[in-house]
Amino acid sequence: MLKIWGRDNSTNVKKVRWCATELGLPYEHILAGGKFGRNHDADFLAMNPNGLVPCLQDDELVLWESNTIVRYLAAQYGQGSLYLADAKARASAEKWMDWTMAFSIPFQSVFLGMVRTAPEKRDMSVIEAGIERCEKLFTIIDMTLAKQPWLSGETFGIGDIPLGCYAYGWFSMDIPRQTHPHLERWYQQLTQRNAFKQTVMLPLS
Ligand SMILES: N[C@@H](CCC(=O)N[C@@H](CS)C(=O)NCC(=O)O)C(=O)O
Repeated sequence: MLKIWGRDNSTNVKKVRWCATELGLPYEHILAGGKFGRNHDADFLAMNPNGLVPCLQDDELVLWESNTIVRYLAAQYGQGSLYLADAKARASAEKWMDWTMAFSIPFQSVFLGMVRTAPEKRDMSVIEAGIERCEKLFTIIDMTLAKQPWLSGETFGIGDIPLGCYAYGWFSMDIPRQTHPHLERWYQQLTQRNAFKQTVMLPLS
């Protein structure tokens, strides 16, 4: 059986658990990282020398880097579903996974400030600058989703998974937000998916 290592409040772990759940894959979930520790133990470092979660074990294969794991799961177990056979369609969808890496940088300053910092210790100028940058990036998403239902194209796919995890954090934080109708429509559709509810829509911490 697959093993997924990582604490369930990590956005990068959420990507992997969401993908596995969408694919209906049974897996053993081993809590690691943050308060659970284990990620600096010798046996974990032998799997992932970075000491970071998520980490996937699939028989002899050990894999880290969340987007790579999501791509692997789709290619290995999602032929005919999450995996897009056409290389052009697949690349067009998967570019949003890499794009989301840039989004994660301003998002982190908002998330760390609003969720992991006591109100009296928050640096509001950093948080506000992060919000402003995220909003700018969301206008690109909004324009895209005005023309197609999903970031992955005509159907939901792995191109939607990384940003979907961040979007949950974004829409769950107590922050001012601009209106982006197509982004909001897409996000509402994500919240209807059982796998998203089970793996992503967890209390922020
Ligand atoms: N680029 C890596 C980043 C992994 C990463 O930064 N993981 C964080 C959690 S989101 C981590 O392991 N932090 C240490 C900890 O949780 O103890 C990926 O996408 O998997």
